[in-house]
Amino acid sequence: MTAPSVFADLEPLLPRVAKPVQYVGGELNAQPKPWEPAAVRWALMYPDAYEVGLPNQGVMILYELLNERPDALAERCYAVWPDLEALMREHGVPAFTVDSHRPLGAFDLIGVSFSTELGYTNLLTALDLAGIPLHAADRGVDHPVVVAGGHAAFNPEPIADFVDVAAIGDGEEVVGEITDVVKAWKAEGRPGGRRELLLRLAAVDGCYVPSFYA
Ligand code: B12
Repeated sequence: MTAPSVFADLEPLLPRVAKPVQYVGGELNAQPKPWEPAAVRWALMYPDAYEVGLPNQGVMILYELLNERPDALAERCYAVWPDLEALMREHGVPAFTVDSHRPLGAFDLIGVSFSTELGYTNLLTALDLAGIPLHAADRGVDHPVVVAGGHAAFNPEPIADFVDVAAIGDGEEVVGEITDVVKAWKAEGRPGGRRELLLRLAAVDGCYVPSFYA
């Protein structure tokens, strides 16, 4: 699946918003990787403003670990401020990553780092801006799998309807295991669709798939 950058549509909006630098990426130690060779693609989201999310150690660690793998890539994204959100809605620009400005909907996985419950509603805004159904039950085989992690996902019930998987605990090992599962499922031709993928993910230690429980 190709995923063209949305930067050409985003750039004309940037002079009209506060702190446009937060949307352009290219920071020291950013690790943009070629899209095509990666078997599994993660968008890692810190669901708060860039200046809160950028220094988050959890996202930094997972970003580095995933990008060290030759078969995976990870790009970062953050909540946008309301001024840009309004312009994105007006001009049809979807939620994007800051590394390559690719639309969130093009990734295999959206890994959301919830340090605090304050981020819950920002995830919903990002999904809405991305054109991804808010409820996990409404997502199909071509939508990204939304994986929640971090402190405020350790009791995932408040967000159970909106996430596909909650990864409880430290993320260093589980992101690799999730990547392996998604890679194998894709290589086999995505057998059984989204349900089969979620069943396989539910078998990964520490992964909870709320849709399999009442
Ligand atoms: C440093 C810190 C801050 C810093 C930096 C925040 C930042 N942007 O990174 C500052 C001072 C800014 C801050 C602010 C706040 N903080 Co604070 N903070 C911490 C602290 C001390 C360390 C966090 C940390 O860096 N841990 C180290 C990293 C490596 O671990 P991690 O982020 O947890 O990530 C690991 C796992 O959780 C997991 N993981 C994380 N994300 C993901 C994603 C996926 C997909 C997967 C699979 C796994 C995964 O894998 C990572 C690697 O193992 C924690 C307490 C603690 N001891 O952890 C409180 C803590 C997170 N903060 C807390 C709170 C309440 C806040 C504030 C709301 C305070 C306030 N009233 O303003 C704000 C909110 C800021 C915001 N909007 O995000 C609470 C959250 C409680 C809750 N349930 O909501 C905590 C838990 C402290 C506490 N016990 O009260 N905080």
